[in-house]
Amino acid sequence: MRWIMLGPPGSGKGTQAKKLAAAFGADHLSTGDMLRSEVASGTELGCSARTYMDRGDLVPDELILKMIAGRLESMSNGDGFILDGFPRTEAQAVALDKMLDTMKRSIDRVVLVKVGDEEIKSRLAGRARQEGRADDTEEVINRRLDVYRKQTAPLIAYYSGKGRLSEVVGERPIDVVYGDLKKLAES
Ligand code: B4P
Repeated sequence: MRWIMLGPPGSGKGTQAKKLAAAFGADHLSTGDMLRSEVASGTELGCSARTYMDRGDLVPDELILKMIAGRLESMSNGDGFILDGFPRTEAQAVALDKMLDTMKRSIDRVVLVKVGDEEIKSRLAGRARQEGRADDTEEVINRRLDVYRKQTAPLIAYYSGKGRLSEVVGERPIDVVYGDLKKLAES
């Protein structure tokens, strides 16, 4: 399993990536989780990233690529990996292709989790109540959706052109979505 999980904020990429990684023994690399951990530890990278995250913008490509390069290299090669929330821009996708080439690895599937804007807003408002994430306020959610449409959605054509894209409907219960992903992984 060498997958990328793609989708709008709150589509459930992270939720599903965790379940798949646990079931299939793959490494789970979430740039969102890595960034939140850098912020919590108060590192230089975390301090720079926080400003962008809090207003719903993407963290600059250079910071993301610096953060992920070492993690990709240190991954065990055993049961594969799931990249969750990375790449998020075309520049990141091109850089990832180069890194994987150097490592003589490749992606075998890019999964787009499709969810409409209204459902996303309601899910993230729910998460804000439970977890209090600074980037789950209404204003920031709207900004994140806008950024997704402009900067990340073009990756759908990028990966579709390479013949690697699969889609799942994310607007269903977590276990139903997971059932479809499990079938894809086993096919
Ligand atoms: P992420 O951590 O990737 O945040 P996300 O898009 O909200 O996560 P996800 O879609 O995985 O949602 P989840 O499963 O948690 O990024 C946060 C920020 O970090 C970005 O805005 C950006 O600033 C920065 N960043 C990260 N990566 C970057 C990169 N590569 N380049 C630049 N910047 C980057 O699900 C959300 C909620 O929905 C949860 O509460 C969950 O319980 C619920 N849910 C999930 N599936 C459901 C279902 N089927 N039904 C009902 N609810 C469901």
